[in-house]
Amino acid sequence: MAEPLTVVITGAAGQIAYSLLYSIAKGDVFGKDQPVILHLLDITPMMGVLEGVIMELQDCSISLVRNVIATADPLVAFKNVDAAFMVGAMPRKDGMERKDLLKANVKIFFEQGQAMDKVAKKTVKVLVVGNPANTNACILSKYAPSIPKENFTCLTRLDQNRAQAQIAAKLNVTADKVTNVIIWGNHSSTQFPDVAHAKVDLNGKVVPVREAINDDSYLKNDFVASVQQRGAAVIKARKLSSAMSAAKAAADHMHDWFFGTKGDNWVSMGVISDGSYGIQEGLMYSYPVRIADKKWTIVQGLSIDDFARGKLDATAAELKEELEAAIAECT
Ligand code: NAX
Repeated sequence: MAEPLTVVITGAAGQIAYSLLYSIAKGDVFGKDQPVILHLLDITPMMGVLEGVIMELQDCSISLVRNVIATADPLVAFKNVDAAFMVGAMPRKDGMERKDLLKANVKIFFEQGQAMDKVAKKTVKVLVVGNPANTNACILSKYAPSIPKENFTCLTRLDQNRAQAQIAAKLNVTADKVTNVIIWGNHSSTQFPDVAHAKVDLNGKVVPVREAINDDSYLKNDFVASVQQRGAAVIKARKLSSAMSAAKAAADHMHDWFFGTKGDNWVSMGVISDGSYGIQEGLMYSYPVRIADKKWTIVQGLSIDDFARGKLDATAAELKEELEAAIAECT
């Protein structure tokens, strides 16, 4: 069996981590033959709760988990980690916009970036889930300058999964039949779920989603709005933000980063912009990426019509504003 991977989960006593830990422990993320050492970070007042989570993890009786370290100290949590799920942050409450969260959460990533810089492996693969995820990932990377910028990403896979599921429901197929939906930009209500290049397998025949649905007005309006507002709809119904689906998406994201994408298919990830598609360099922007040998590459050359151009630019403008506000908070 392989040497264990060391994996940190922050916000480990919270609701997303509760589902995510089980996925990681049973091999959904790093493979069924890959042992893991889990570092669980939360704040001091949550150490008692974390103890209970660890008891349950133990009671799952899963042999891939070789050791579990619970701590409130980022220097212990990030020590020699190979992969980091950065979930720990305050979640959005009913009626709260993501901008309200920025002030509270960005400082966490400012401090944790500095700790990561000191003690994590330089090859660590980092996925930021805590909101505002894109901007938090930028701040984390900025304060961990010894780790390559390409190693920092943020979660927009939940939005991709939501979009895929909605298209699949509309066409009465299972979600795995829908591929190459794109989430552009920010994990917020300005994100652009784009099906212009998406495909669907209808009984063995692969056709463009636009052709199969044949209703551009739906795809430009109701579909986009329902994906953008899905997080808020879950909060309204559950009185808590998405957790099971967020954990599944985080697991999908890290799994694909380790194992790669298949054939011509791509997935959406928030990654550092290199200026592709006219987006300002340095923003953490969700793009379609292909992954091979544990490295992501932004898919190039996709046509962008005027409608899409407006959407891509609007979400970039929000990210620019968020990043400026975040940097001001950290100085
Ligand atoms: P919970 O409140 O259940 O858990 C958060 C945990 O983080 C708590 O245990 C808390 O004590 C801990 N925490 C707070 N400050 C910390 C620090 N400095 N170091 C370590 N841990 C700390 O929230 P949960 O529902 O698990 O959501 C976590 C984050 O994910 C929120 O910011 C939420 O907004 C975000 N989400 C992001 C999504 C995405 O697609 N990018 C979707 C789901 C979710 O909304």
